[in-house]
Amino acid sequence: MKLYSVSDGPPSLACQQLLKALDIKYELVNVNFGKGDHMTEEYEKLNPQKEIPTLVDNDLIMGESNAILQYLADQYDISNKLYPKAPKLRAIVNHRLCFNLALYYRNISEYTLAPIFYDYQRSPLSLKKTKIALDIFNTYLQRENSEYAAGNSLTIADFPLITATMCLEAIDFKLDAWLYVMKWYDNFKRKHPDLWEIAASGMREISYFEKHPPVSDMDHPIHPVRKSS
Ligand SMILES: N[C@@H](CCC(=O)N[C@@H](CS)C(=O)NCC(=O)O)C(=O)O
Repeated sequence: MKLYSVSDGPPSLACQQLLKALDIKYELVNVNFGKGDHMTEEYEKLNPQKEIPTLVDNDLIMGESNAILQYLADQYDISNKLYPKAPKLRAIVNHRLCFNLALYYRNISEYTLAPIFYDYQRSPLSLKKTKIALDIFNTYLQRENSEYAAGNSLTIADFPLITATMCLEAIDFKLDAWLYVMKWYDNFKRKHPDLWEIAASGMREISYFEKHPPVSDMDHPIHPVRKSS
């Protein structure tokens, strides 16, 4: 099995956390995002979206980290705990994955990562959207009063929500106003230090780039690029 992954990419790191939790041996292929490794024709054949991560497991080749998490858990988690089979429990996990993809990580990455890696500014609107994302996640955690993102045991929903939240810590954004998010985040770090370390290593890179924004001479098909001069 191969995972094409970017070392500071939250969706990639979430997949790495699950692979570690499942104790799966795999080849980690580091995609150099800055150099545009994901823009090559070769990579496009693996992932027409030109996004990272991409999983290759024999004849299965696919991107989209949520689908990767769901597949890996279905295929390799013999305990069935990380992605429960019971419809209601599974529905909550699916809900949290969709919430992260469509709103939480989307808003957080627009505020945190986009202005680091591309030529965007942090704006009052992107800050407002980040706070809305945190308010909603805080409400879910408070309403369920659960230790994890989807109930009282660790599931695949925790990984992308943790790696999204890590982006806020990377830019020193304080979570004090969102008590349930803070409690959940700290609890994950304490209970799963080896899984947290995967996110932490990405966080250290993002923190570095926050202080030393990368420049590039390559144009991007969609995003404005910060040029070297
Ligand atoms: N929905 C995708 C998003 C993956 C994603 O956005 N990856 C970023 C790296 S963290 C990427 O590949 N961006 C391509 C680019 O900005 O050129 C997933 O969850 O796998």
